[in-house]
Amino acid sequence: MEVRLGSTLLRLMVGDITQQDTEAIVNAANSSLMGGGGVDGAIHRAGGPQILEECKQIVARQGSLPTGQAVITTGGKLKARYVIHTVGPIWSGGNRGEDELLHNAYYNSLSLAREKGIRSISFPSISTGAYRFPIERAATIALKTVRDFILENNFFTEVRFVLFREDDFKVYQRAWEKLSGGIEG
Ligand code: AR6
Repeated sequence: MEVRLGSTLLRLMVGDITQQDTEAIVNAANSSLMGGGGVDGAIHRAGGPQILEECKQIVARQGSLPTGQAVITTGGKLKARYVIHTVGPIWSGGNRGEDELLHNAYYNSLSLAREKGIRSISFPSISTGAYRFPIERAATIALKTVRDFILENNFFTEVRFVLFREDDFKVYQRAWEKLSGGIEG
């Protein structure tokens, strides 16, 4: 599914984020930045040891990464030149600031990309795996944050959501239809 928002193409697709050819891909990391399972493990496996080396240097410099913040490394062996690592919130019922923290993870990843002159970026569904954020709610926050940023900045050529499973793609597609009043998509 594709929609044009100003000069930006917003794309929702099923796929593997490690295979994307956007300038940057986003990693749903944890605060240690030392790798893990899920999309984090897949990115470190596909990109090779250089990504972890750079993560270690970042942690040595600035400590662990707070939830909602973002940092950047090169992409190692990936097609993408850069990996933006962000930390989504762990779901704990919805009253612990999870919505705002998830918004921050997307917003700060986009801000960092923009600051670095990166014009195309792929996101996974942050926090909806091991961190158990309910996916319908997460999809609405993710898409709203990205749409607003795209329209306010008019900077990106393409922003891609790469959903790992068909069911997750359908949830994002429905969330987009609701958000845009059923007009687009
Ligand atoms: N491409 C795209 N999406 C993927 C891929 C892939 N190759 N692999 C998994 N997903 P998760 P979280 C989807 O658990 O919930 C890690 O251990 C997956 O189906 O990766 O933010 C970190 O180190 C799901 O929809 O991230 C942290 O400790 C989505 O990516 C913790 O998990 C996110 O699932 C972060 O948890």
